[in-house]
Amino acid sequence: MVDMNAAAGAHTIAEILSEPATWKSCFKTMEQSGELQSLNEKLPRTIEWVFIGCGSSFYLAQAAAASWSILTGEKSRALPASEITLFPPSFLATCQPVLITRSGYTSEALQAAEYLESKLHLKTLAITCGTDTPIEKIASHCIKLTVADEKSTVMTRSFTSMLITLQSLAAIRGKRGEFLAALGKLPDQVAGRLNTIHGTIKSLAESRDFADYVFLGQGPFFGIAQESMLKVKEMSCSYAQCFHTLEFRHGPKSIVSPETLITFIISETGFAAEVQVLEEIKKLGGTTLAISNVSDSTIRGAADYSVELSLDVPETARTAASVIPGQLLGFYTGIKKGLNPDEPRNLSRVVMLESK
Ligand code: F1P
Repeated sequence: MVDMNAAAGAHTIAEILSEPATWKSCFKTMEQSGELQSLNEKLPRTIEWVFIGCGSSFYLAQAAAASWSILTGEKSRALPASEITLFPPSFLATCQPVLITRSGYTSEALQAAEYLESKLHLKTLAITCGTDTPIEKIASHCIKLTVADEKSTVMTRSFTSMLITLQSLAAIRGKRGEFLAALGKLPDQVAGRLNTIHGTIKSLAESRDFADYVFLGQGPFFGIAQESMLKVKEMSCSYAQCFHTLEFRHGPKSIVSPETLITFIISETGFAAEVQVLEEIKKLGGTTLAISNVSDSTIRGAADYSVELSLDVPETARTAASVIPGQLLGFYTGIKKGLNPDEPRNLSRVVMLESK
């Protein structure tokens, strides 16, 4: 429930700024319980993993599926929960489904879990931030991150906490001890960078107005670009779009103008190709924001605004941190428009469809 006396967006900004501390608590709980290790032993091998969710949880599924393949070498993909019951793909019969739902109450997620468990006799894994929720009763296995739950309607720390937990499970599964250790360093490193990132995005949002927002990313950063797009839409009621970075060249770039803010979430793997698109879009007259781990002279020459994460961890371990600028951009743009990011227009914290 949103506190009517709280300042507009008070919950959301507190939840964004508490992300590093929340990740730390999640790691500590998981380490003490050994839950991820024992879960890994129970889960089948040589199977395709399907990550399922709605809204932010679907975009998280996209980032988790891409991370999963990188870290385990296993096949993986993401689907919106509604596809499971409306157009069930044949590969579902032999997959390991992972249901992602902050609330544990979303109708399509529950229907998908029910279908996968009862009709296809699959042992689903759920991940949620809720306590005693319906998804726990349906799924065969359930990871609960109650410390990451939120009061705000929009998902911020729940998104990143569920993502790093799924990445931890993938690292355990892929025997990537070095990756797990690097993830453990993430909270302190991000905490050390948060003030600077916060200041850059706050002053950008306060000093400029845009007619349109575009978010671009590739690989695990595509899900992050999608989620950044959703944050700006939800919290600031702005027009926002998302594309794979190189796809932006194939038609969408026709919308480029100084009134369009084009945010590039630049990977290390695709660095050269993605930076080329940044240069091209700058030449076409777009306003550009580059989010990269480190900047170089090309980025500095082509980006009007730049956020350097400066994290000493592998690329995939930077995925969660890469969404923070988008979360802050949505928040401060919403505040500037006089909106309350805790309670976006037309939205509720949980989407429960009426049953016919
Ligand atoms: C997630 C979701 C959010 C959205 C809204 C309603 O549901 O659809 O993406 O912002 O707040 O809920 P879930 O993760 O709880 O299933």
